Amino acid sequence: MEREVITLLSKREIEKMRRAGHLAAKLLYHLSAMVKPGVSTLELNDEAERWTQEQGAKSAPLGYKGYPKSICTSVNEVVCHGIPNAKQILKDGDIINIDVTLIVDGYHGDTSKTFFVGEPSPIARKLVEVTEECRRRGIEAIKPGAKIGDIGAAIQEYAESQGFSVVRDFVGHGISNIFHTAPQIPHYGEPGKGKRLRPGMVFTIEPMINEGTWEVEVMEDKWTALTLDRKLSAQCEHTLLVTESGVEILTPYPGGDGV
Ligand code: EYF
Ligand code: CO
Repeated sequence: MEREVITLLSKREIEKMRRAGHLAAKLLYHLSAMVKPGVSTLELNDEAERWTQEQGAKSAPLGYKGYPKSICTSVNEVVCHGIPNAKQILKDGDIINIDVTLIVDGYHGDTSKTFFVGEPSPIARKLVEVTEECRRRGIEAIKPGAKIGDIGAAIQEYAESQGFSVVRDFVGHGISNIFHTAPQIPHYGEPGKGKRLRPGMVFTIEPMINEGTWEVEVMEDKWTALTLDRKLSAQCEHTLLVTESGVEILTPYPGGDGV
C-alpha cells in the first residue's frame, strides 16, 4: 500500500489558510440571511459567486472534478453535494446545508452549516443540534499526540447515543493549497487507531449525521448523495489546525456557533 504523506504547514501557509478560512466563514454568514421560504438554491449560489468575486477570492467547487456550481446546497434528505437549481425553492420546515470553499492567495477555507428554513420539526431541530455537537466533540478530540481515530470515535459515540447514524461514504480531508489531500478523517471509528496528530496538520471535520440509516446513494446526476431511506441528513464543517497546545478553528462563524 502506498504511504500517505501528511504535509505540515509553515507559519506563512497557516496565515494564508487563516485568511481563506475566515473569509469562507464570512460568506456562509452572509448567505445565512438569504435562507427563507421562497428563495431558490440557485439564488444562494449566484450571490455566493458574486460576493466571492467582489472579495477577490475564488470558489473552489466551480469546475472541480467537473462540478457545475460554486457552492453545494443539500436540502432535507440530501446528504451532500446538492447542486443549486432555479427550480428548487426553499419552503417552511426545510433544512439546508450550505457548503462553501474559497481560495484566497492559493489556499483553501472549507466550511458548512445546516440552516432551518422557517420553523423546523422537532426531529429536524434535534438532528441539526446533535450534528453541531458531534462536530464540537470531534474538535475537542484534536490535540498533538492524539490519533485520527479518536476524532471519529467521539463523533460516532455521541451520534449513535442520540439515536442517529454516521455517514461512512464521505469523510473529512486534509486541505491546504490543495482542496482534498491526506489525511482522510472518518467521522466514525475506534479510539487510538490511525495516524498521530502533529502541530501544523490542517484538515476538515464535516460529519454527515442521518436520522435513519447511514447508507447513502448517489443520484443519476452523479453528484447528489441522498439518504437511502429518504429520511433527513444534516452536516456541518470546519477547517482545523493542530497547534502545539490543541486546535485552532480556521473557519470561525461570525458571532460564534457554539463550536
Ligand atoms: C467526483 C465532487 C466530486 N467535493 C468535496 C466535487 O469537501 C467538500 N466539502 O466540504 C467538497 C465539496 C465539493 C466537492 C464540491 C464539489 N465537489 C462532488 C461529488 C462527487 C465528486 O466525485
Ligand atoms: Co470539505
